[in-house]
Amino acid sequence: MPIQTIKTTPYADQKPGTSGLRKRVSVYSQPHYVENYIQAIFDSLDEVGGQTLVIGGDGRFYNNVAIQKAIRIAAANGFGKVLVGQGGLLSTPAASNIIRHYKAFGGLVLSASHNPGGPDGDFGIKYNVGNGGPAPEKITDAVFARTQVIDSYKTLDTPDIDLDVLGTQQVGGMVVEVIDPVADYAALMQTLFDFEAIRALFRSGFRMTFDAMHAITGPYAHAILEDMLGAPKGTVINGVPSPTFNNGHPDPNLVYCKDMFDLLMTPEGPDFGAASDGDGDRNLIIGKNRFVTPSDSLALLAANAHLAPGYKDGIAGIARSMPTSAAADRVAEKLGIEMHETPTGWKFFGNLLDAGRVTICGEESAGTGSNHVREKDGLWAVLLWLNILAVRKQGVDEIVREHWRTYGRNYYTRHDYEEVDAAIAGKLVDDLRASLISLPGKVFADDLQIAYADDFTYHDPVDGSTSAKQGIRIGFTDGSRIVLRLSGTGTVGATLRVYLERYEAPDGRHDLDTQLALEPLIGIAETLAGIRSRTGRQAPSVIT
Ligand code: VG1
Ligand code: CO
Repeated sequence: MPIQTIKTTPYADQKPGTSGLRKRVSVYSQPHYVENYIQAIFDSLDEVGGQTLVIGGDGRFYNNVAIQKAIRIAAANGFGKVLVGQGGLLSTPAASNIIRHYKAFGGLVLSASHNPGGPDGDFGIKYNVGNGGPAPEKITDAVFARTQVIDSYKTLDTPDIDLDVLGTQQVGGMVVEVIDPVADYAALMQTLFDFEAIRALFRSGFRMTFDAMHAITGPYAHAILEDMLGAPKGTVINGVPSPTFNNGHPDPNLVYCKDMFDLLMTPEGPDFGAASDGDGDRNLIIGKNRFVTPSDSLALLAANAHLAPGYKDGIAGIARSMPTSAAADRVAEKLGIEMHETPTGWKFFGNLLDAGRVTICGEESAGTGSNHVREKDGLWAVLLWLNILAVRKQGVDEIVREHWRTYGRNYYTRHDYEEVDAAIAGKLVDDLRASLISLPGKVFADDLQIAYADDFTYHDPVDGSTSAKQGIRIGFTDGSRIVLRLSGTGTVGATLRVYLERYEAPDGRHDLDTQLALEPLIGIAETLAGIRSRTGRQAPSVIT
């Protein structure tokens, strides 16, 4: 089988963002666009000859087209074997597990996560390294540099692989094995959680609803929650992956899961509601009459993890992304364990997890996970919650309130301004950055005094690398905080994210409306950054 070397020219826009290269399908469908990017990835890695590569995606439109191309390019570049999920499917955490479990060289995870899919939607490609986690900046920077000068890629002229049949096929000199996307992941979950206790919880009449949002977690949730844990059929809704996510927006937040939220606020509703995103790495947790913010969920899971068999000896440390609330910091302090603040994006947790310095990680954007894989993991968070509920025999609301009475409450919200003109958003951030030096000491209404103001620079304590300009932090003397940064996952214009946080002590007021509790800070953010006047927006596009 002769290897073909195809001439190509660079695309200027192949710069990976927070989590891989995300673009409109119309961008990805341009001639050689996928090929250039995948070849640039392979060119940026050490010798791949004879190595194993994992490939899988969230099943969105264009998944199979990209996978067929990726397989041919992998074969032409000398990979020995490709492991691909049946139907081209692998959730992001399952892909991470497969890479680790089979000691693969790395993997291609095809997804644009919570962004809509379909011919007019988004697509994405991300490379994960041998530890199962997203490639570190050193590699993503090299990939981008390579895309800017690429002049050819290697491929084979072979028929499409049948992705629906389990077992091995041959592409040139490379073996392609189509594997069950769920089995290894489900087996891993069984090692971490007390399935018998969770089964007993469902037997006792406990009811939950899990919304797979027509995305990748459907097959995983059906198998684990209904088949293995005995939750009644119908517990999992929207459980069949659709290439367009049924024309929905697979983002598990209170905007797109409003129906579930409303259901959980009624007496007849279930005891517990959860959802996951397009690629299965995010989670939404709602108890009866209680939405749990992702930042609180991180703190609660860390404080209770020892109740699950996989973490019975305790956790080594916690890491959270910089914009995530400091609720978890209070847990780490009490447990006397390490606490780390990292830039946004799961790739920054990899070194800390590999070094055994942290066990649990989380982000305010509904991502939580542990050292079992190197990605955030939506179903893992749901199962840990179920394990905790089964052992503590209390409801979510009771557990959350008890937590606040012990540690205090970090009121928290994020205001997103989507599809803002990129030049205006860039200038807004630049101007704010330039003013930071003058801010400490300033006093605003409600006695809010600025203690520090900086642009977050991360120093990785494991490999010594530095990542600058990771978001603006404005901290107040009472522990309140305003964080402002531009999204690295959007595909149109710029998304401005404003994160707001205020701490209330254990004996303080825990029942305020979140937006009201944060109103003074919202006002200060406006005064300092001029978001409304500069963008012309009167209100955020999304509030989480
Ligand atoms: C967003 C979130 C970040 C998350 C990233 C990928 O990034 O804020 O916390 O890690 O998405 O998640 P940004 O740069 O847009 O703020 V996923 O589920 O889209 O892979
Ligand atoms: Co995701």
